[in-house]
Amino acid sequence: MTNIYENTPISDEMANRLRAMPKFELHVHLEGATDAATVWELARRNKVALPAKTLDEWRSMYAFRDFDHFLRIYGEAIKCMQTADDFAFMLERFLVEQARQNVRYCEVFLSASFMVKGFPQDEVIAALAEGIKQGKEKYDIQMKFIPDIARHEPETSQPVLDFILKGYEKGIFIGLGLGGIEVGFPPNLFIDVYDEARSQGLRLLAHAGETVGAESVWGAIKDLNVERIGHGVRSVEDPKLLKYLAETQTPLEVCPHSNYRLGITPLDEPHQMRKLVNAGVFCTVNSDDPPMFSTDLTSEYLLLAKQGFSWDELWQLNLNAIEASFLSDKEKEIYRAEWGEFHK
Ligand code: MCF
Ligand code: ZN
Repeated sequence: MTNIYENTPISDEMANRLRAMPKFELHVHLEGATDAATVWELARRNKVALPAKTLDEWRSMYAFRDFDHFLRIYGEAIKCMQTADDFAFMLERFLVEQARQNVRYCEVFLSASFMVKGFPQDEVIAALAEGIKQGKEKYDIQMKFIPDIARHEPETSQPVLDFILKGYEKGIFIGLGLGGIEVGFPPNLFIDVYDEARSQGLRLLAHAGETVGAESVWGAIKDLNVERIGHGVRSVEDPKLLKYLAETQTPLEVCPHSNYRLGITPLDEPHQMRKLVNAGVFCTVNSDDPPMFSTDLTSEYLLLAKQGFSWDELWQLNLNAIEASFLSDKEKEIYRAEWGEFHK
């Protein structure tokens, strides 16, 4: 794999602090956080044929070059995720990894457009509830789920919302997201489902400003009234949007390695995070689909450090995630105190 732009050597002390610091993660997809070996095992259990003869070959397919290739592999992987047991198995492995990153709280996307036909919704919701419980009891990690609509499957909008409402009543799901193919599927296609979700009390998010420029971010804000933007890095192309984001302090869920692997950020350039932060935009750091992008949450912070972000800036980004989370003020206060203990 070609190297990603880095220009600042970092000390071992800095690297160790970034590893050890307690973290929040606001943008990570459960399916995309499932590694090649786990998907291979699920394929075996469910007798699904993957487009690879060996696990090594399947692993090598996780080397992403562009968005189309990513969608193809992600699509193959989710075909293997079928039963409540599959989700329980994925969650156990997910929690082990989140614990390794010192993640204390995470908001996790589910690709719900693929959970609406012939899918054991009630059983999977029960498995997710059990995962939340295990997270608290075994790993001391709090976890909330946000199912999303794949924008290139707009006809799944209402079924996804119906699914979310089932889990919302039980306190398992907290909001609605929008992901998938941005080109050709603008936010205004989803106005009705977002209006309905808002009236039901769901938190609202959308991926935008990734494969489409600023107009997609404007659409997510003006048409869908989202509270946070997934990625949003192409906002740097529009100075008016940068100013608006800074004034409103609308949080962006920035995922640097994902952007490099999908060709959103050129490999020989610094990540857009620098321009966003300098413009006063409220950013957070996230890993998106870590094994698929050969990353983990610590590596996201390390990359920014290697692009010249100081400890103080990185610590601020880490604190930002507490503010931008969907926790109550009271809960945020508890985590702020914990962060304060670490940063004495
Ligand atoms: O953030 C990355 C890239 N941009 C858009 N969508 C996704 C990403 N990782 C996972 N997704 C999901 C999205 O949430 O892909 C699904 C949606 O549910 C669509 S089909 C691959
Ligand atoms: Zn994402």
